[in-house]
This record gives sequence, structure tokens and C-alpha cells, in this order.
Amino acid sequence: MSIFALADPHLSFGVSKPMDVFTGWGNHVQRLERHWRRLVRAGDTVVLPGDISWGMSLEEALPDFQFLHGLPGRKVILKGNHDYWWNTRKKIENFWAAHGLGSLELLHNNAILAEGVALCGSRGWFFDCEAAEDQKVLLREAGRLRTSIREGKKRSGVLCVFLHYPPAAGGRVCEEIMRVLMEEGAPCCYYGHLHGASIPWAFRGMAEGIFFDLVSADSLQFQPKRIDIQKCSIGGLHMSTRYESAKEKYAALGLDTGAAIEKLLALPLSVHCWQGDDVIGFEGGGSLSGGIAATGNYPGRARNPQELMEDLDAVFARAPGKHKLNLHAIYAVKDPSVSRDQLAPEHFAPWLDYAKARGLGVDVNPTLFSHPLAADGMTLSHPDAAVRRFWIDHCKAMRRIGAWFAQELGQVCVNNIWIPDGMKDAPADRMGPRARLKDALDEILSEKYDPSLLIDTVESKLFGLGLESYTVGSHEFYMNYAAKTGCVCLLDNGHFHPTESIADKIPSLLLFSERIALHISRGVRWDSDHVPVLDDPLRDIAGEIVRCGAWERTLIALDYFDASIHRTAAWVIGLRSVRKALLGALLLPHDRLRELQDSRDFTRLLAMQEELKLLPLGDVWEELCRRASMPAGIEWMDGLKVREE
Ligand SMILES: [Mn+2]
Repeated sequence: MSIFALADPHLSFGVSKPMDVFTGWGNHVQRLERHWRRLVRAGDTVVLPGDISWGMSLEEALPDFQFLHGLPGRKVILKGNHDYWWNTRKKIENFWAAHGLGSLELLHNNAILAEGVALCGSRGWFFDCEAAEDQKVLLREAGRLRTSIREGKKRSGVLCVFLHYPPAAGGRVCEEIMRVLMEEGAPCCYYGHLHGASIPWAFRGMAEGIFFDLVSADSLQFQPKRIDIQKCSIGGLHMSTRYESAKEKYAALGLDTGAAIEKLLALPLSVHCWQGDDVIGFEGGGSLSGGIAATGNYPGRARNPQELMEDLDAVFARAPGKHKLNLHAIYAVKDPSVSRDQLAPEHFAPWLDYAKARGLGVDVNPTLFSHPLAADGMTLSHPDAAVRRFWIDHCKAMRRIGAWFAQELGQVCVNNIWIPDGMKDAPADRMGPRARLKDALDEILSEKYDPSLLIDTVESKLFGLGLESYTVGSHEFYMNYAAKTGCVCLLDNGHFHPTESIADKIPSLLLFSERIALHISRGVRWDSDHVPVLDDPLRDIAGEIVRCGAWERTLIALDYFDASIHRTAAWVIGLRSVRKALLGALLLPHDRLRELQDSRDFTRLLAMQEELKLLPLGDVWEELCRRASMPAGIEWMDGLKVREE
């Protein structure tokens, strides 16, 4: 038997209060019923922490009660801020009994036992209340909550608390309610009230040894949430206890988990905006060219700056740690008559505002594909000087824009140049295009910027779709160009032969360059731009950054575009995987492993490498997420919406 929670069903069978006017609430009753019947069995319990019905009286709410009664399971009902039908316990219970609604129970100044778990809770109140009247209500609610929890503790050592109002949200805490939860040793607390755009502000995860989670109906896509009973034991094996144990295990190897977490949270990962719209941009062209392709047709692609910014916010609310925003030129917000060689800072003003409001740095990329002048597969290496001129001027414009972003935001900007130039079939002249590319780059980089504002990187590739036989900007070309000119060589781990180790290239570059830059992607058989996952190649890259002492010398961006799954989720999965790989890399005893290599003890080295794989990294990751106020587990998916087309 299971316990479920779902707050804010906002039913209105008895009165006219259509919810479809709110984004994401289309057909919400039908969706709720379908998911409820799919998940909940007759012996299960569903807790509904408030905002049950729009009815103004018990009579008006009756059809809503009857709807709930008709669904499987026991229903435990708490009060929300919109439950105007609420009355005295006696009147509500008599009304339900008179109408044969035996599966409904009231949780109000009491506790209810279900499956050995004591269900407790109250409505709660706003945390920003200052008026004396509000203070009075808040103190009364805190008292009710305490009574309920104490009643619950008399009945079970396993306890689950429900509130209608969030005890913490958007970085603010309702002190009075939180104090009761802490003093009474509540193990977990589920709450509702936050909807739509407010969902990302919910506090979810561990704080003060208490697990918090949002269960408002729309944040759950109207699917009752199964309560994890493991999280309900009072004084049980909390996450914090598990972290303490993990910390000791790592300390025995000379590793400081706390320092690793802080170091990792401060490392910026550059988030590529183009995952949100399949690299289409805002120029209105629509089709992607240049030997790259986004495959899949998952609904909800961002179609304009506002949608892309909303999706990025959903990403930043789910991926712990510092971020930068990585923009391609085609995301300029401008009149279609402004061509790419005429781009100026003003065309990125909305992005500057967006980044400023969130404390993000910005990286930029000229876009040398998806354009009529790139249609024949050549840009900076084109034999026609006029075509080269257009792209040189475009690259210069993006460097100016990058330096402007850096100046405005007080954070260095990375400008990355990647060109698609190449040939489908065997070339007659490999040297000519490369010589033209070299000259073009020389001209682009001849405009000098303060290196504390702008870092230029050059990105190589093995081949592209339709450009299989020859790539002008090959790895050897850019590696030498970067070494000679002082710009930075960027390795995209999708841009090499599938069996080539990108980790192996890192120390070689670091011996000759101040910095390296990475695009993290995942190629499957070819440069397929799959979402990065925590696989061995990624762990090896992260390990090499740490082993080489290159933490401050490595610029990490993500670069992939998967349109076959939820695009925002794809972003989050990739970001979390990269951060997990880096955490694992920080928590390896590299000095001891190096000693084993140098003393030629390869047996112990291999044995040790294998034993280290099963250290409790997950417990440290949970602690990192807790410190970043983010869900550690799959709960980060709650509230992810699919945009209605
Ligand atoms: Mn790339």
C-alpha cells in the first residue's frame, strides 16, 4: 500500500470557475482522474494539502467531494487558502457522513495513521506577513502544526508532514513554521500553493535534516506523487548522516568532500542556448545547414526569445552550480534587415538584461552556417574574396559584442569560432583553403582586446554530414594555429574519431598553452550530439582536468542538440552529468595513484582504480545539491512542462 500526495486540485464541478485559462491547466480534471486511476489502488491513501474546491459552501463543494470519493483510495484533506467551503470539523464530517462520502477524512489539529505512517500537518501561512493580523494567523498555524506533529509522534516513529503554504520558497523561509518542523524533528515536509512560473522557486531537497518537496497539482503534471517512506523515519538514516559517513570514507583517502563541493559549485559551466530550439535561432530561416543536424520531433521547441529564456530559467533552477550563458549569433534579437556582418551590441540587449538579472556571464559564437553565403560549404576559406569578407566582418562583429558583454557583466567572454568548411568528395587542393582560413583568422584576431574581457577559441572537427572527405579546420590546423597565435584550442569531444581519447589530448595541449577549452557532447558512432551522460570518456576528461591541475585553465561549455526528448530535460541531464563527472574527478586520490604508476606497481594501481569506482559519490552529490538548494534525485523533473504548441 502506498501514500500519495497532490495539493491544489482546484475542482469546480459545483460552481463556474474554469481553470483552463491558466497555462498548463487544460483539461486538468480529466488528466488528474486518468493519472489517479492509473497510480492509486483501493488500499492506498492520497493526501490533498489544500485548495480542494472552488465551492463557497459545503453544498457548492459537494460535487467535488463526490468526484474525489469516486476515485480509488482514502483521501486525507487539509485546508488551503481558497477553501472557502471550510467549516467546523463537526459540520464537515457530518456533511460528508450524510452524503455517504466515507473515503474522505479531515487532517486538522490531529494526525492520521496510514500504513504505519503518521500523517500530520496544517495550512501554514505566508512567510512575508508583517501585519499584526497576519502574525496572529501565522502563530496559530504554527501552533496547529506542532499539535498535529506531537499527536503523530505519539502514534508512530514514521512521520510525514503536509502544509498548504510553502515553508520556504525563492530563498525566503517562514521562520515560525520552520522552527516547529526542526524542533519537533519532522523528517519530511510536502507542500502546495506554488503554480506555473512560481514552481522553480520552490525549495526542494534537504535542509536542516528535513526533506522538502512541492506537490502542487500542476507541478506534478496532475499525477499524484508517491511518498518515499524511507524519507519519513524520525531520527532515521537521513541524507545528512549518509553524507557524514561518505565524508569519512573520502577523508581516509586524504580527500576533503566539503572543499570539493565548494570548488565545483564555483566552477562556471557555459550553457549552450541552442539546445532549446534545435539550433534554429531567430533569423526566421528555419533550416540548419553546415554538416550538423538536430534529430527528433519532441514537442515544445522554444520559438522566440521569451520562450527560450523561460526554458533556460527552468534549466538554471535544476542544474546546481555557477553557469554562463552561451549565445550563437543567430540568437540576436533584431530586425531581419540587419545582416550578420552588421551585428552590434544593441541586437543583444535583451540577453544582456537577462544575464544581468541572473548574475550570469555570457560567451558568444559567430554563426557560420544556416545562411545563403554558407550554402556551398565554404565560409572563411571560400575562394571568393567577397564571401570571405562577409564572414570575416561577421566574426569581427561578434568579438566586439563579446567584449561588450564582458565589460557590462564584469565577466570574461569566450568567443568560439567554428566553421563548417569542407568537401563531400576528395579535394584537389587541401592547402589552398587552409591558407585562406589562416589569413582570415589572422585578420579577425588582428583587432586586439583586453584578455580579461575576451578569450578567442578555435574549434576543430573531423567531418560533417555532406562534408565527409575534407575538413578545412582540422584538429592539426587549429592546434598549430592556437599554439602559434596564442588563441585557445577548443576540443569538442564529438568531433573526433569515436575511439580517440579526448582526455589523452588534454595534457599535450596544456604543456604548450595557457588554457584549453572544451565542448562537452556525446557522439554515438559519429558526431551525433547526444546528451552527455556520466560515461567513462566523460569521467576520464574530468579526471584529466583535475590530474593536470588545470581547473582554472579549462573553459568548459556544453554543445549538443537533442530534439528527441524533452529539450529542457536534455539540457539538465547534460549539465548534471558533467558536474557529477567533475565531482568524481575531484574525489579521487590522484597523488596516490600517480605514486603507484611511478613505482611501477601496476597491479595495485589497477586494483585501486577499480575499488575507487564504488565510493559513495552519490551521497556527496546529494549534499552538493542540498547546498545549492536543488533536488538531488529525479525530483528535478517535477514541474517540467511541455509547451503547448
Ligand atoms: Mn562544438
